Amino acid sequence: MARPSLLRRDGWKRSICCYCGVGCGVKVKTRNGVVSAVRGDEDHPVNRGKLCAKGALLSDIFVEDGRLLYPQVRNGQAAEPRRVSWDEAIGRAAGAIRRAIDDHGPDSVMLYGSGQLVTEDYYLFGKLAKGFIGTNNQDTNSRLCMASAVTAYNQSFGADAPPAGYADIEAANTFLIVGANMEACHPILYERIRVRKRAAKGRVKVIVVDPRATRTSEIADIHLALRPGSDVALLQSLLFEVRLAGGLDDQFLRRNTSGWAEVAESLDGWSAERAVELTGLDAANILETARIIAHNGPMLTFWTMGANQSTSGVDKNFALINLSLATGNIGKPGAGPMSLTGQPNAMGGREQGGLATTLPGHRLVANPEHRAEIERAWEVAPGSISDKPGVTAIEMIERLERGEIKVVWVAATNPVASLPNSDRVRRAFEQAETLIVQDAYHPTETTQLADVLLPAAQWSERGGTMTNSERRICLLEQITQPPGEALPDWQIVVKMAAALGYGDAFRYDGLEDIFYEYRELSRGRDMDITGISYPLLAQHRAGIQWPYPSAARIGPPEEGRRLFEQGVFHTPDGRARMHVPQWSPPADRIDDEYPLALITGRVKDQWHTMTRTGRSAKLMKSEPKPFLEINPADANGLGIRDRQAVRVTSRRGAFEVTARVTEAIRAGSVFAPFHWGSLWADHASSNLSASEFVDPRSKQPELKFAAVRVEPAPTD
Ligand SMILES: Nc1nc2c(c(=O)[nH]1)N[C@H]1C(S)=C(S)[C@@H](COP(=O)(O)OP(=O)(O)OC[C@H]3O[C@@H](n4cnc5c(=O)[nH]c(N)nc54)[C@H](O)[C@@H]3O)O[C@H]1N2
Ligand SMILES: Nc1nc2c(c(=O)[nH]1)N[C@H]1C(S)=C(S)[C@@H](COP(=O)(O)OP(=O)(O)OC[C@H]3O[C@@H](n4cnc5c(=O)[nH]c(N)nc54)[C@H](O)[C@@H]3O)O[C@H]1N2
Ligand code: SF4
Ligand SMILES: [Mo]
Repeated sequence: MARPSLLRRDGWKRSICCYCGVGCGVKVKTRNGVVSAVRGDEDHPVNRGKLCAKGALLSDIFVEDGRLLYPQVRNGQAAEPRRVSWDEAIGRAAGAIRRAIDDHGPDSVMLYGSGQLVTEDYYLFGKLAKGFIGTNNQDTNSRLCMASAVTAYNQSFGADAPPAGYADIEAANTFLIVGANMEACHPILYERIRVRKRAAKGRVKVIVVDPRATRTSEIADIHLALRPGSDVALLQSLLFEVRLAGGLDDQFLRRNTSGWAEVAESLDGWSAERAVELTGLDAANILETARIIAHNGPMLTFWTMGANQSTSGVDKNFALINLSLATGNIGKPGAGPMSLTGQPNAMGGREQGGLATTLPGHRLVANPEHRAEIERAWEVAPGSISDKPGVTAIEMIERLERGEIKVVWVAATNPVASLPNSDRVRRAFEQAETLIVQDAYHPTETTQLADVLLPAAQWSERGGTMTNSERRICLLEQITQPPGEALPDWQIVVKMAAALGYGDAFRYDGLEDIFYEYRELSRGRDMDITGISYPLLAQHRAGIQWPYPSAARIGPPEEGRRLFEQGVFHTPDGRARMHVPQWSPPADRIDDEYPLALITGRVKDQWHTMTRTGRSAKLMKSEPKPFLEINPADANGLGIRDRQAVRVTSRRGAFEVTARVTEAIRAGSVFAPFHWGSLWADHASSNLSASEFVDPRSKQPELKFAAVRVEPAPTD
């Protein structure tokens, strides 16, 4: 079938921004084979031509300097990496993996990937690890990001299925934004909320729950600046007060949910007054919020890391989902509990089993039938997929320390900068017998330690599909050539599989072939995409939301689809399962020595560990240096002045940045971005101090809470 051309009449090609999970459509112009300009795609329903600065400045990431251009290997930690052929690099990496499997078993190998891979890459990594190497030790940075939401969605809806679509923004009357700085991190969605609010004059209410005042909270009618970690207390009391205010949807609760009786009972005693004690909020604000939720019409709830990155991350998610279910805010216009994805393809990874606990087609490693189905599809012997849950991101560090993991293969993530307690992480990686790192840039804090460096193509240099926060699958086609000898990630996996002796199972004509293989694994599942094909995606550049089973291939894909419109869920009894959220405070202990709570997060113009955004002079301008927000009440007591250098110390480590004395942060808490790793500023990474306590169910680390002390930086 002839493929509609990527090329628009005006000479611009179309693609999707490779940063956040909003998934904006972009137009790309090239000059001499290099991306020279990027603009918003007016025809794309997500952003209608708008972009934030990161997207608009994507052409700045194509620098010569700093790209990883050739495969390299290193003999011993003291040696410099030297350029080798692809064959030699893959031979060295595959040899190390094979030796580890033979000498110590498959669980001595770990693959650590990323929500920045395309789904085709993700799928191949999983197939190689789980189906052929025989280990479930395949995890991703989504563990630091979405794991709590995945666990809660699965347990509540019977599937990892975010229910609403962006079009619900234009139909919502109430926005409950919890632990999400959308103005900085999902700018185009924030913009849509702002426009909706302005257009609906007084009818739309925005509630922001965040210990900090941000540009996001500027549009809030109520900003609930709670104590960090106290969301479950707030959400339980909100549900208590919503019930008192007559805001429950009794019919929906009776017909479409189970577990309400237990949840209702758990609300006993959760009056606003009790929440005041635990959250530090005003009772009047809690009551007013409850009144809005009860009576203001359809409510869309957005949440991200303030909820997920917590030792009670799953409980926070349960409480958020309960609030929507109890008020009937699901499956109808303008309503739904929506955990936003952070990375451009975190959702695709979730679909195709990118976590240590999941298998393709929203299947679970723990389910014997799911394992058998995937074994049949991959034509491997029964029992090939291990029934042992795989090692998750933070556990990987512990296993490296104990010498149980020998080889780690990292792709499209920079864990030495992005995992908490980075000195420990660095030491653990140094203990690996072989560290293989597949990245587009070098050096990064992680490639610096690699024994084998595999150069990857990035964004416009490769194709594939990605799924955004609203389940919208879009096709990216290759627009430019990769530099040097860099290859698309999937081709590197294929090379590795062949060198390990599994070549027959990894013979693909191209990306499209891989897509059709995993598409089949979605048949009959909640996220069935059997009706989607590459030609259809090429025709519908705006993307197609799942589910999209083959029977749906009549007429064009509908826009703005939402799930659960009939009130039927993917649980065995078809009802949404409500779970009682348990209140517990954050894990790291506040005491006299470590009296403040350190929150870590993001700024608008930087992306994670800065390998790309750090190269744009324009993006660097808005926040040139790392900083610490501290309330004047705390600063005064500590003798700290605005713009003074401060040292922040936790039980794990210390970092030094510039103080920003501001009322924007509540007293008792401080905030620092985590972008600046050791290559971008000396000892300035908040991950030197951040905590690696995890939620017991999701294994997601509590990156939003570390007990610290702050003092003027020593001048020596
Ligand atoms: N500019 C930019 N955008 C990005 C990214 C980026 O690096 N840069 N990364 C992308 C990715 S991968 C992700 S996951 C998302 C993250 O997007 P967000 O989660 O919105 O970003 P963060 O800054 O990590 O944290 C959000 C807010 O949570 C608040 N918070 C901290 N503790 C608590 C708490 O206990 N309760 C509540 N209610 N709030 C709390 C913080 O004060 C912070 O303002 O952003 C995506 N978009
Ligand atoms: N303290 C603290 N730490 C955090 C967080 C926090 O809020 N606080 N947030 C956490 C969250 S939510 C996330 S998602 C993580 C993100 O953390 P990371 O994933 O470590 O951060 P990135 O800088 O996005 O790393 C992506 C890497 O992939 C490379 N790359 C880009 N494109 C490609 C490609 O196509 N192929 C390959 N092979 N490589 C490519 C980039 O150069 C870069 O080195 O950070 C986590 N860490
Ligand atoms: S909002 Fe997200 S997807 Fe859109 S341009 Fe900005 S970073 Fe890219
Ligand atoms: Mo993330």
